[in-house]
Amino acid sequence: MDKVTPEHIWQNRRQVLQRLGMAAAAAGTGGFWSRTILAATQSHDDLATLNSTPNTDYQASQKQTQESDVTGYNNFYEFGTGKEDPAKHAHRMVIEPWTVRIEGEVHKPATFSIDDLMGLSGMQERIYRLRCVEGWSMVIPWIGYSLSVLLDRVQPTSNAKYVEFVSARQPDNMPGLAAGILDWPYTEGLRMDEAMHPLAMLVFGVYGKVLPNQNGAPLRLAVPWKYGFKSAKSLVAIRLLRDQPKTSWSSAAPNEYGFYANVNPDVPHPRWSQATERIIGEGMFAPRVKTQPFNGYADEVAQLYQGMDLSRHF
Ligand SMILES: Nc1nc2c(c(=O)[nH]1)N[C@H]1C(S)=C(S)[C@@H](COP(=O)(O)O)O[C@H]1N2
Ligand SMILES: [Mo]
Repeated sequence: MDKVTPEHIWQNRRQVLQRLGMAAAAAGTGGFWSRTILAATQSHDDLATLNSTPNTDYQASQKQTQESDVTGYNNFYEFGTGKEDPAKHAHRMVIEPWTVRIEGEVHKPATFSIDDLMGLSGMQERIYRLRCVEGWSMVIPWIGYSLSVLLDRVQPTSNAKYVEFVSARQPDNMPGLAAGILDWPYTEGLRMDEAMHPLAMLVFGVYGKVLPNQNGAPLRLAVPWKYGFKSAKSLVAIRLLRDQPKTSWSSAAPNEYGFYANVNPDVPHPRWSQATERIIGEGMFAPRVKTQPFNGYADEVAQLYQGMDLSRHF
């Protein structure tokens, strides 16, 4: 496999950051240069290449969303609630150095560097659907590998029943934290069997490059059968737990956002239907399409929920 070494990737990223930093210093607060810097971070052009092998088991049949929508229309409330806020502000997040703690109910707790994590497995490209709880969807070529690879590495104890994911909290660099919409840091969680499912993915890149900050650099989750908010970005810790963890959205509004959050056209959100979705990139007036149970991944994951009442465990 044609694999770029992590050193090479980080070397490139460092150079990009250095260049941006130098430009920022030279420019002071000047409009022209800050627009140029912004364009550089938004365009994705300056990010390092991340080679991967297509995983033919995971190829969504729908048309891929164009890159500018994936990197320009985002939810990342740490940088504001507007869809364009993350692309505008996420360049401020400091992503180097970066470590991820894996702790709790494991025999081998460890702190990993991004290089360590990138080296744990070959990188695969998987084209996944993303369905946001707000009623829109995209089709995205993520690069990474199954979360189970990392969990196996730390050897979960028999007490490990849930996994909690913790996003970065950088008050000086994240203008959205002051708004206090959620309890920061952003946290999410999965049941152990969900986390071990091969579809649950640790993501390091998209569109052939390392992740742009607004998509959750340097690593995030992609859990394609659940609403997008389960796929926490910019992870700094992963905890294996005996008990179901609190999660940011279900703590903020428990009657609106459940722990499971499986995509389900039959269970409306209290304030809107989930039966259909708008495809990002098709224009505001394109007809909405029907939302699929488990976002189209029912064949793979429905058996995880046998015997559960999914309107109660929404
Ligand atoms: N830390 C963090 N992770 C997050 C969010 C967030 O606000 N903060 N938003 C979630 C939501 S609602 C969605 S739909 C997806 C969007 O991912 P994308 O912007 O890469 O498409 O990220 C999820 N992960
Ligand atoms: Mo979302």
